[in-house]
Amino acid sequence: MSFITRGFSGRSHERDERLPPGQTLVHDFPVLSAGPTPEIDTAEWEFSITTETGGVHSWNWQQFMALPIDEVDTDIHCVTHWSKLGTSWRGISLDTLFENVETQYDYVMAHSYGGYTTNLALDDLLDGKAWIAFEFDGEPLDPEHGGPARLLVPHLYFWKSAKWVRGLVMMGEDEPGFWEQNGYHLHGDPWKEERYW
Ligand SMILES: Nc1nc2c(c(=O)[nH]1)N[C@H]1C(S)=C(S)[C@@H](COP(=O)(O)O)O[C@H]1N2
Ligand SMILES: [Mo]
Repeated sequence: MSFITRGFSGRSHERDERLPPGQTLVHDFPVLSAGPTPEIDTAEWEFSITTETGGVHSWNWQQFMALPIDEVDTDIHCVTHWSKLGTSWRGISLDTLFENVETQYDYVMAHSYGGYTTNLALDDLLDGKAWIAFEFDGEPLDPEHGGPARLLVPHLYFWKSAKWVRGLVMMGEDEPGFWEQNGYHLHGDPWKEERYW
């Protein structure tokens, strides 16, 4: 009896180390969208970063795909309590996109095609922590999961990973985005269970 108990607790302990508190593992890939899936042709797609001086850095699909591509293997955590371990993505690092961007501002509002917004601290986007992802599991990103391209900020709850992202606007102060105005936490660290406020 004690042998079996030890065996089980050992294995579940190993699994739990990658699972933040209050989260449950899933093996499928749930879709969570606040509205309909927008249809975005890569021929029309554009991504931009806008600074406090009104400076706009923008990339069309062709320019975007010519940037250095990262392979990202990471766990993702949704505030509705599911986590998915070891997901694999390809995308462009936010470090690359911010390379020539000059800003004194510390916060960012991410804007999506379709109108979704979410706020982030610039610190949570730089130093290898965030990407604009266009591939999941070796395939172009499904429209329902944010294709052609979405923000991927895996160290924060997944609502921060704006699907169909079209731009980032620098902000002097932290302001709530769509879910944050509806009670979700401004920051959203799954390890601190920053779910609601
Ligand atoms: N544009 C947009 N991005 C979004 C959402 C959304 O409704 N619209 N939902 C967020 C939420 S709450 C989650 S959990 C994840 C879900 O991503 P998935 O549908 O690929 O699992 O996307 C986030 N990004
Ligand atoms: Mo979510």
